[in-house]
Amino acid sequence: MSTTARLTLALLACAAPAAAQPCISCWNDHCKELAAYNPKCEPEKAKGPAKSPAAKKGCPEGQEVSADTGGHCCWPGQAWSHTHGACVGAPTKCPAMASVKGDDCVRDGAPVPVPVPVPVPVAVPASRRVGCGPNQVLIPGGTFWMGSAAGDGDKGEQPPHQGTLDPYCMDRTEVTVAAYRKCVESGACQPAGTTVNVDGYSAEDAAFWSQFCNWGKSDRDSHPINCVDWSMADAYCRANGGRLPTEAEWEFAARGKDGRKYPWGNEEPGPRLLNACGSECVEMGKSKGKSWSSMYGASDGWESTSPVGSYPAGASPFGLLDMAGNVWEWTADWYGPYSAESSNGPTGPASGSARVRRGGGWNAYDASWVRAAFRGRDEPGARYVFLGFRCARGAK
Ligand SMILES: [Ca+2]
Repeated sequence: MSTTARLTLALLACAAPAAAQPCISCWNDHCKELAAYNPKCEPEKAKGPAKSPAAKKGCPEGQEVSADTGGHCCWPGQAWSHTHGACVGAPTKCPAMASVKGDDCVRDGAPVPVPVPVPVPVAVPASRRVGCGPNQVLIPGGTFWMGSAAGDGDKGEQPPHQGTLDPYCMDRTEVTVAAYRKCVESGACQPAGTTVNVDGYSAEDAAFWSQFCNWGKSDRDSHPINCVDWSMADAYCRANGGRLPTEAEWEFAARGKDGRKYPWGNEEPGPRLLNACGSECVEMGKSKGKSWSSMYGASDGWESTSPVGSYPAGASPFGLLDMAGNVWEWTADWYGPYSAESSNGPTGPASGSARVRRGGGWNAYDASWVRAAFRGRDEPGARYVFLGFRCARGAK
């Protein structure tokens, strides 16, 4: 029989007055094609009982897919944990010949599996990123004490005063070499320096320190950009829809409301908490003819800058990384003395000769410099190997 004849016969069958009569072999693709020509032709249902969602998904016998499991196969009574990437909770029912063992159904007589610890991802929870960029953290804002009491910290940090901030977003990490390069390639940023620019450095000093500039080095993509002056940092943040953080925003993001000494708490700095000058940095300096001091006796693993976010144990209360160490960070503010008066959204003086930098860098040997309240400052045109930045913006 020709194709045309078969089509005609099938159409006649589909067009029969008995509308309830399904098409012949309507479950196959050919008849579906005919049904498209004739609306009265209803495709015949496939034979056999409908499969359950769990069976369709290929779940092991006894497991089910419910709303609680977010589409994953779990035992009855369990829920899916996105943090752990596994079903959690004791099953309420196991298949025959199996029993509840912890968060699993285990076949009777089988050895009990030893749970393997699953590392909790460092990724910032989505709830902290609402309205912020993908590498940013939402800082909820609020009132906090800024600075240090008399006898505690530098005079420049006194008097302590209250600041009140609206919610804002802060970069979770320092701006990397790779991110800065994208901005340069877009035409919105100037290339970072391959040399330092510091008043008071001799030609010999400048040549020595310039070897630590990260720009143009192929193995530094995930390290913080350094050797950038204030205008370069400011331009980068603006080109990316943000701005440099104010000094108050920086300090609140670093220490939160409890007045802690360092981003991680009050424990003295150590090699698992930050990248400062440890034994590795002293050794490297020695190999280059320098006699440097160290902040702690052990090695933190990085002679100069480290890839951003390498010290999760040193995170701030909001989950920001490297707020102490790695590179100092430019802030938006001009440096000026503190006032005892509280203020809403303090932004520092209207003008000045130096911009505030915060956080301490990879060659810092004095623990005082990496305190959350410590204030550094530099001429805006200065470029240092231990100075970079991160960006902020108002929360939308
Ligand atoms: Ca180090």
